[in-house]
Amino acid sequence: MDQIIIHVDMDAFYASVEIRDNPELKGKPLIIGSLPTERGVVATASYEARKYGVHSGMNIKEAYRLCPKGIYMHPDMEKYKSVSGQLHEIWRSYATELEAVAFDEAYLDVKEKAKDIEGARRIAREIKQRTLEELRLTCSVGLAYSKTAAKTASEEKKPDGYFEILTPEDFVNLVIDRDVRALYTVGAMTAEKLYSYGIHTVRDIIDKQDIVVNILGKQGRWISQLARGIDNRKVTPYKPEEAKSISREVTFQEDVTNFELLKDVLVLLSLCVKGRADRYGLHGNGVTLKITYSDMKGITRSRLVPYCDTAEKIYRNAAELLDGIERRPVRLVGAGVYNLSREEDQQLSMEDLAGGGDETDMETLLERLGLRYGLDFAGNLDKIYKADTLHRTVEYMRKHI
Ligand code: DCP
Ligand code: MG
Repeated sequence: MDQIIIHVDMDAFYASVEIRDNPELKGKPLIIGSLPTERGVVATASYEARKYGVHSGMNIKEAYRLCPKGIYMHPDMEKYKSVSGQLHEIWRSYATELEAVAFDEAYLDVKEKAKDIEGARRIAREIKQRTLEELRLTCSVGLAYSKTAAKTASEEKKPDGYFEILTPEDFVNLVIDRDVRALYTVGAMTAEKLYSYGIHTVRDIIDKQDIVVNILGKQGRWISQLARGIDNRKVTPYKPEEAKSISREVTFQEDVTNFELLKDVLVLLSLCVKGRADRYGLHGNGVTLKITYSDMKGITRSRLVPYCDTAEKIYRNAAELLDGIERRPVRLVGAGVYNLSREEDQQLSMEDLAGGGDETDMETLLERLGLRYGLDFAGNLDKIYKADTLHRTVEYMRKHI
């Protein structure tokens, strides 16, 4: 085998961590995400809750209708992040390359350390065992010749699963009669397109490759290859500077018509975005504003802003973009930076050398904000960066403007 790849995916990750830390939750339908009284979605659900049809991404009201007896909890991102760090330590010890795709999911290139399939099986067993013994969590592991096959394998026996797909033939035999979405790169929209041409299964993709390529172009060629089990992609470590953007957004519990409030929220979002960019030593070269109106229509506006390296620049540009959009009730507002580059690329400006630069304007802005809402923003910034505090703060602002 050219490659030996392991894909690890934690089972019902957020929910499993909460159950581990509070045994009273064990065996109960647990839904992590928004509370039924709020607006929002399900982040994940325990396998007991999944029996009721509850799943990630589902509207929380719908989840409550299906599972009114469920236990509903907000996510504790700090906690999951720290567990994720512990998982990475285990994974890293078996991989020459580690590609994290999410907090709870990664591809491991184990060829060198495993030497052969037997060695890889041993690694897979050890990962499962150590995750259970050291972290008291279960995961599902797939061992395969390619990334797609490894991901498919880890899904195959979830939860607490293990499965191997060692050849392209095995992969094709496994998925050939499944829906086109069995190939992970086929998303909902692509699937709909394929269905409309009578292409429903992986077999249809193979049989009607010409049509697939015709309607989807380059992506169609890629999907046709995957359908034959061909995927030579390497395990490549995630590099934050290759990420396309950094953004933060909040959904309001009730629609907002006051655009001054939206602007004030943009101040906080800009600080959060800047904070995250700092963690990776990155800055953007463009700013985006995202709005979802009450009728769910979403828009994004963006503009190039070279060296967008302060919260103030993010805020000013996002606020100007906001001035340019249609004024109707808003459900969600987000701000972000894109075209990321590394700090080193940039020469220090005179302002930087003098200390602070235009961040002092941000202080003035925060002070004014503090007076308007009776909150000490400047003294609590580190807390506001956390998703749940940001959300609570914004809700407080909405009610007290
Ligand atoms: N997540 C989220 N919103 C989504 C999907 C996932 O917030 N739409 C979060 C919650 C999950 C975590 O990411 O716990 C990992 O996502 P997975 O898709 O791997 O789902 P789980 O680990 O929860 O369950 P599974 O056992 O199916 O992997
Ligand atoms: Mg998972």
